[in-house]
Amino acid sequence: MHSESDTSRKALARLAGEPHRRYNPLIDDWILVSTGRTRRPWLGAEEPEPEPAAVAYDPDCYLCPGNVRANGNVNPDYQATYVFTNDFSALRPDTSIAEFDDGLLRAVGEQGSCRVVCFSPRHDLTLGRMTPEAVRRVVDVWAEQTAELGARYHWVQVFENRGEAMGASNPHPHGQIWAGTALPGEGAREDASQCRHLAATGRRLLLEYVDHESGGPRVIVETAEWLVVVPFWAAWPFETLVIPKRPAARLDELDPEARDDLAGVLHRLIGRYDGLFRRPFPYSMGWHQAPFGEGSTEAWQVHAHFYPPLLRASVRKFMVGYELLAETQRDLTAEDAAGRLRAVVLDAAPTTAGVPATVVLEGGAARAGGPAHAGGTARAGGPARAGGTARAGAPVELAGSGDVAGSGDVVAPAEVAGSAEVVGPAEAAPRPRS
Ligand code: H2U
Ligand code: ZN
Repeated sequence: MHSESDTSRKALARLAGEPHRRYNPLIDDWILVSTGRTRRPWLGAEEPEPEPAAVAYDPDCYLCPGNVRANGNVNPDYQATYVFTNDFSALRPDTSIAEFDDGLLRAVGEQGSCRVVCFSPRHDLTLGRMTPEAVRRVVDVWAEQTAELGARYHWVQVFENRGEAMGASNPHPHGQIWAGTALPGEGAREDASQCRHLAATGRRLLLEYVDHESGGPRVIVETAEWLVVVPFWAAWPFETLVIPKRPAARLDELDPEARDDLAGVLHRLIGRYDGLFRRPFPYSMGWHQAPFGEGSTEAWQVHAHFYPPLLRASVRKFMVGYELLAETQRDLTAEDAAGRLRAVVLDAAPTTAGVPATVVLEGGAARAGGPAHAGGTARAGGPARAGGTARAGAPVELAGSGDVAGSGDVVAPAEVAGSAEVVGPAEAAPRPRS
């Protein structure tokens, strides 16, 4: 359960109004939080509004079933998911492993494998708009690929780049998997931190973090199996961390119950993202899991990071200047970002077509708890509910104030969350658990 005492809550609220640094225990690093800067005038780059893919099948798409890819290979007429070796792989299994060492200058060959995962044959869907069953299939594919590539490689990186803003080359729903022989920097940092924490406390760092955050002000989605939270140390404005509540070091260790539940959790998280600015939310997401090879995996808890670049609907956060040269800096607090994401109320039903199945907006953190205003194309089923109670097995859509930070000094709600217009039922219906 959320374990911040009144005293520490007050201490954080005091800090949150002023520039302060927060520690990231997962990579043993610090970030700078300085609220108030979002008011500064913006004459810089604006992100174009993304065009949602409108057709279920695009004859020019290199990922659609039956189509010819850039290298002449033909995709099968796949019905659910489809995995193929990346035609332009950054890592290949048969490259040289020669080493070069000349004092400060060192290089070493790196073998690996890169795959592309088509989430669905439908060109116009997204992970957030596929049915839970279809997303569950994607989770199974991630787990199967992890086990298969892990038999040969040390690090298996599952990820998705979504949206042009994050460099995705095609709107067809797809992700990638890169597996390599080396432990990459981010993996090495997380490995060291989690091992250190286990040695010092006897606990998995991220399970302890789950206990700390559960039911608290940074939670976005919480179920019996999963916790989604804007981490205390988030670098990107609306970054989230997705953590299973029971021990699992890798994706292939997730049992059927956790996998089923994950499908619903991802649906709700991505629905909130898409509802925040009422447009498909660009992001890079990826799973971190225990390295393969020798050594215990006891310290590790598998988890996904969502790194979305947007600060406002058409303004992205640039990691430049101080961020590049000194350390990461963010403008709104993690608590504020969490409040804004929670204030997006989801439509009940997963959709497989049309525009995202959001959105009821309560007008951002400042107004969370107030009734939603009906209007728009469909009537709300009732006022949006604030402050759901946790029931085992039912999704916990925690609304209510994310205003632990007590900061009224961030982006104006209307600017962040759009207008408070109801276009769907007010809250996701509890999903029966299988
Ligand atoms: P991104 O949208 O995240 O870039 O992923 C698409 C990948 O698909 C990209 O890595 C590969 C690119 O190399 N690709 C193929 O393997 N075959 C093709 O015909 C085009 C793109
Ligand atoms: Zn396609």
